[in-house]
Amino acid sequence: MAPIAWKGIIAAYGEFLPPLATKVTLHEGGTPLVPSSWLEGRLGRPVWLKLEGSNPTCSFKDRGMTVAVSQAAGDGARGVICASTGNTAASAAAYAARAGLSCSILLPAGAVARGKLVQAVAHGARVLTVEGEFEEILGMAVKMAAEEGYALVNSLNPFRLEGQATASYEICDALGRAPAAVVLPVGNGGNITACWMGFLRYHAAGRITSRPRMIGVQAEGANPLVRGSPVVRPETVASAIRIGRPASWKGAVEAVEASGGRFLQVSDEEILGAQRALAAEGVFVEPASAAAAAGALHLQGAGLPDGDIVCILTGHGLKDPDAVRMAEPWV
Ligand code: AN7
Repeated sequence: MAPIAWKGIIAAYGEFLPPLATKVTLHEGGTPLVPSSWLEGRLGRPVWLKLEGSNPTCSFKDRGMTVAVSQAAGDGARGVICASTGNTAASAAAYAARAGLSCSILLPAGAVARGKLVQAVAHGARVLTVEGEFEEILGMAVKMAAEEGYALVNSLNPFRLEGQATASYEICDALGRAPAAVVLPVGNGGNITACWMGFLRYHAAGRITSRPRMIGVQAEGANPLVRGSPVVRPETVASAIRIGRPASWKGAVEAVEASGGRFLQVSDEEILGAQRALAAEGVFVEPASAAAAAGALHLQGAGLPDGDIVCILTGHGLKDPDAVRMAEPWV
């Protein structure tokens, strides 16, 4: 038998990615797609969990980061910079370390999960905590990138989205078809934009014959895309999606509208309940990811076409031990 050699998304899906002279990889992607008996029981159809916490730094960000940092290294950038609610920081720090580039990270003060801060520091990133809303901090990162000759590796970077589109390719390859719906948490809207782009590409290439509805889930206290207007001082237990003014607003709306999907919102209580239900079937995810599963429950009787539902569980539960501690005070 030939050895199984998964060498990351650039090796697997290079034909769908921009050409890259330098490749910086930790063999990301190739993540499990596992059935959820909990959600299947509730929704009466197959529901799959795409475990993005199984990536090298424990979130989907690694798919985008391998492409963005490869491009930055090939361009001869001095280093990389990003603003982050946590996962982007850890991923940027790891891929920059892999590439031998410096990494600067701007984090919202007091709003980043411990696990992620630890990862960024372990990989040698320069971490600056800044007071302010995420969009202001992102604005600072954009400015510093231009002034210091750093590559910005937030999802405003189009190479990030190219890489993140590979989650869609993997889902279609694993199922042998497109699902009826894809449910994912939405903060800045980069990932829903990227995943929809991926389904469009696979459809255009003849790899799938239908396209899924894209269901974007937000937290009630951070629901700009559900309301249709920005939220001042967003608040939710799901720190990754505590975003009041999404950077990829347009792309997210386009994905939902063009696919016939919708945005929906879930309460913090629903999020923590879904986190516990997933953990009870062996899958531990961070609150933002649990929001997707909580959102999937809202699809009961929503008139979706027949077929599979896929929840993209974007990040690992170990990111934020404090979220569990809140729900289970004896931990
Ligand atoms: C686990 O790390 O924005 O809608 O700075 O970490 O593309 O913003 C993280 C976002 C969902 C939302 N789930 O994705 C960051 C950051 C998890 C996340 C999202 C994030 P977007």
